[in-house]
Amino acid sequence: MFTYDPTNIFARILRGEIPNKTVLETAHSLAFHDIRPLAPVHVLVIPKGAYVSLDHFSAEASAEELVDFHRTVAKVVSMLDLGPGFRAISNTREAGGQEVPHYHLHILGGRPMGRMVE
Ligand code: IU
Repeated sequence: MFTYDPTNIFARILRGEIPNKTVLETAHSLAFHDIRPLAPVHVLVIPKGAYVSLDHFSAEASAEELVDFHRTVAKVVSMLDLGPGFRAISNTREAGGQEVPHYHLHILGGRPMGRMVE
């Protein structure tokens, strides 16, 4: 059901072909600063495994990968002082506005993020 394209930019970052501003790297996950930040803090957390989207990762990742990913999110929140609050978003496929076809969770904060309204 899910087809992964290993030429996508985040796969290239994971292979070390393209540099990134790493916040935290673990056995199964990488957190790095977004190159076009939409808030004072804008970090992307990605699994190292070949998952295209949140629903792919949620359906097929191992328990170890799932725990590692979410612990990485928690550590990033702590490291970057996002205690007052943050927004976590995963754009999914075309209608969801996803640009890079490797699962990533946007962590946005460092300012009041406002209500999500149309
Ligand atoms: P999206 O959810 O797939 O639309 O988000 C992709 C994000 O990846 C977007 O915020 C870009 O600024 C970000 N990004 C990046 O950090 N480094 C890159 O080399 C590329 C995109 I291309």
